[in-house]
Amino acid sequence: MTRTSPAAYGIELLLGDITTDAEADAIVNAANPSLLGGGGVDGAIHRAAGPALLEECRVLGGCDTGDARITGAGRLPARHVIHAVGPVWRGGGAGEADLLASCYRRSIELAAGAGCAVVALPAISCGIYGYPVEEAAGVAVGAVAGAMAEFPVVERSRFWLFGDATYAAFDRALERLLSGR
Ligand code: AR6
Repeated sequence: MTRTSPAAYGIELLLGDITTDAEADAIVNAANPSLLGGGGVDGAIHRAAGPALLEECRVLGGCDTGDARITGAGRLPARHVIHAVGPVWRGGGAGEADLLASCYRRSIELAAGAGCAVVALPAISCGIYGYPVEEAAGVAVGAVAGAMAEFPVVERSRFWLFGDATYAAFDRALERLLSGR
């Protein structure tokens, strides 16, 4: 099922599987520093894209936490996959918020550099990496809104959220951003 909230700051919220996005020019992946695949959304993106994606990732030589790399998108309808490496949650005192914001900002920067107007993003770090969703949602929408102001080539950012609780947390975060709280 897909539900879409009204766009705000060019940010849309959708409920469902990011690999079904048929509008995005680039799909952001929640990767790990090896860039060699994994579970969660990373596994789903590599399955949908096919083996060509892993071949492209192999030559990149990994990526630091807080950063991102761009490749083609294999069989996915998008033109690019952007592999963003979010932080593992360690309790909040290990720079997690800055690293999470940084990987979103770098993703939008890379998308803009590749001429992508529409970008699909997952809730990076909110699964296997254990980042509390309520806090991650505020960081995510704030970082993406800020990066879109900085890199206006990106006109729409679509967060694909897996499950009602994650969707609701992002909805509240977007509401807070809009009301300036
Ligand atoms: N579409 C949209 N969201 C999804 C999908 C999907 N198909 N599948 C899962 N999610 P996670 P992380 C949600 O664990 O926490 C991998 O092994 C999920 O419910 O995919 O950044 C990597 O290789 C959660 O809300 O990413 C790394 O080792 C969000 O996507 C590690 O996991 C992110 O969950 C990265 O962990």
